[in-house]
Amino acid sequence: MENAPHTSIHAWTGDNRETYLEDMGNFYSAARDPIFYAHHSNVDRLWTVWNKIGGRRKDHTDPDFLDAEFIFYDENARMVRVKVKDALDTTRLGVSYEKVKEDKLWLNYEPQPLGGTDTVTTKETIVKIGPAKENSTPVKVDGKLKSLVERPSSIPQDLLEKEGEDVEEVLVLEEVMVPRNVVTHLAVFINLPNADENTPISCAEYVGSFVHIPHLFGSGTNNDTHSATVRFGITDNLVRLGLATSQSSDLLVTIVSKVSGGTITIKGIKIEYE
Ligand SMILES: [Cu+2]
Repeated sequence: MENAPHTSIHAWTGDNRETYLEDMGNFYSAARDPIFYAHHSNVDRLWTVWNKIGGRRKDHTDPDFLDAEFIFYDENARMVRVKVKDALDTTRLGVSYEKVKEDKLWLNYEPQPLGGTDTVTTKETIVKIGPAKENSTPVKVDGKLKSLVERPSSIPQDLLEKEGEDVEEVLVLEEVMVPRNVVTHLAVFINLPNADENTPISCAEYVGSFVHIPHLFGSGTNNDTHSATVRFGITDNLVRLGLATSQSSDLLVTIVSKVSGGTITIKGIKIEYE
């Protein structure tokens, strides 16, 4: 949701005649365009609808997320501090959503595997990137990066007891570094080594995208980079690809750079459960 559709809609509705894709395509100027409010309201709505499906769908529990703070003015022009966790329950915000019958289109959508003839031809083009360590050398994503990622042999017992069938397998891209001032779009696939920028993302192998729009800050220079840890829930993909129970095996991850204007690196790739 955060990366695609949220951020990619920002890039798409930004004006590409402007240096930094203003208004919508840049963090500092996005809210100058009235479409910002329609877009963000819909993102909030989609998240709420998705969350209500239940099961593995739930809000993040990471304190970095829950306790992140923002300062706003209230209706009496007083500064107030709001934490993300204060805004998760929409009824506390005084908001509820109408049922929209078109939501069935995405709620009932079952992506099909493209796979089949897609086999790995040369071992040389596959790099093995493990979990990031302090001294790991970041690996360049030069248009495309294929990597084998080890799946843990079992789900941690305490998590299994707490979550039961609702444990989500999560693909984590650690320390993705992108240029701060340009648009970047990385599309991520599993079990599809031949994926490229033209591969339809409506397939079961597509796990999600990392999208970055320019962020300009006071002292920022064109050489500044932005670092992010990107997490994709992949349980639905694994089920659709018939790989849900193949723990301990390696998973082939293909990262395709769809839009980029500079050097992109990744420090680690790993699989976790949550
Ligand atoms: Cu936004």
